[in-house]
Amino acid sequence: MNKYFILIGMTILIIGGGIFYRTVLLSEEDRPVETGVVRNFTIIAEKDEWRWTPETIEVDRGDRIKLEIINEDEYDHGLAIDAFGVSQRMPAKSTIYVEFVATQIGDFQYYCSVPCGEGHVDGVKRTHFDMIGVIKVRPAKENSVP
Ligand SMILES: [Cu+2]
Repeated sequence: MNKYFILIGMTILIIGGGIFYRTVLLSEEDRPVETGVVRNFTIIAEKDEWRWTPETIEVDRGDRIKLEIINEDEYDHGLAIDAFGVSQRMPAKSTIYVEFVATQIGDFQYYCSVPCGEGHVDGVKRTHFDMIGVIKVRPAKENSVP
């Protein structure tokens, strides 16, 4: 009979320790979150513009981000977001889809990962290296977690 009390006691300790660790010891930054919120965005590489439209998107930490990315050009681009392990080639005249959870707080670049040339837009030179946008990840609001 004693054995069972010890077993139950140890089980409570292990589970309790896990709960304590996740709620008290893990800092807000490290805590895994998923808000349950899904955010859809369309990002377009407009024809011969060498820019992403839009160039800024804002989300909350823990949101699931679904991107539809349209390449209107006759040549390839690529979309990469290092912080979230995104890197995908975009063939000419194609649409790709990317999905990830915004797990980190901060500003992260989404940039073209495939050399795609250069040109003049309204008299201003633009190049592959100008294809940079920013995803701003805000701290999740505690109350938005379902
Ligand atoms: Cu490009």
